[in-house]
Amino acid sequence: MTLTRRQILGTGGGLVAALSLSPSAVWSGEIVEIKMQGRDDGSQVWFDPIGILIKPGQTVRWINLNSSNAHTTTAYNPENFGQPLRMPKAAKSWNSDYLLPNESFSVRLMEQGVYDYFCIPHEHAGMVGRIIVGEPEKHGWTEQAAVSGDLPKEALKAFPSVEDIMMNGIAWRT
Ligand SMILES: [Cu+2]
Repeated sequence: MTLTRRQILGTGGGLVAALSLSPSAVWSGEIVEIKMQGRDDGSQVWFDPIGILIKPGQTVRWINLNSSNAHTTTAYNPENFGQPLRMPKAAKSWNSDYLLPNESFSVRLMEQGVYDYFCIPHEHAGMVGRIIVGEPEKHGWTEQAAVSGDLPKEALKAFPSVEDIMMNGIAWRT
């Protein structure tokens, strides 16, 4: 089938119309993807991005793109092996369990605040991540997470600061 110029322009016009919906309508429907990554030899593993700012009600989807390793996304919550609480008290805990390569797991986050999570087999290697929902500074959230609980040193070191995530909307592993 050959598209006429008019049809092509028409398609483009449709895209523009879709994008000109109010930003909040587009944003709230969006799924934010976090990749589980690693070197083939297993020497390094990480969440990509390691920090992200989202709106309440958005869905985060983790996907394991590390072909040689299984990973988990597991909330810092007493429900998960008695880990310290590093997420809003009212929010639901999560644990994906082991995701094989190309498997994914999604969570919809409603409560505003700072959420820290880790990968069960790689917490000690610093495979952790931080999600901020909403505007935590308006709710008294600062670096509270950094002092809560007894985490492996590598994990504590890996968290991007709340400030960085708030400022840039995203943080990459350093
Ligand atoms: Cu892992």
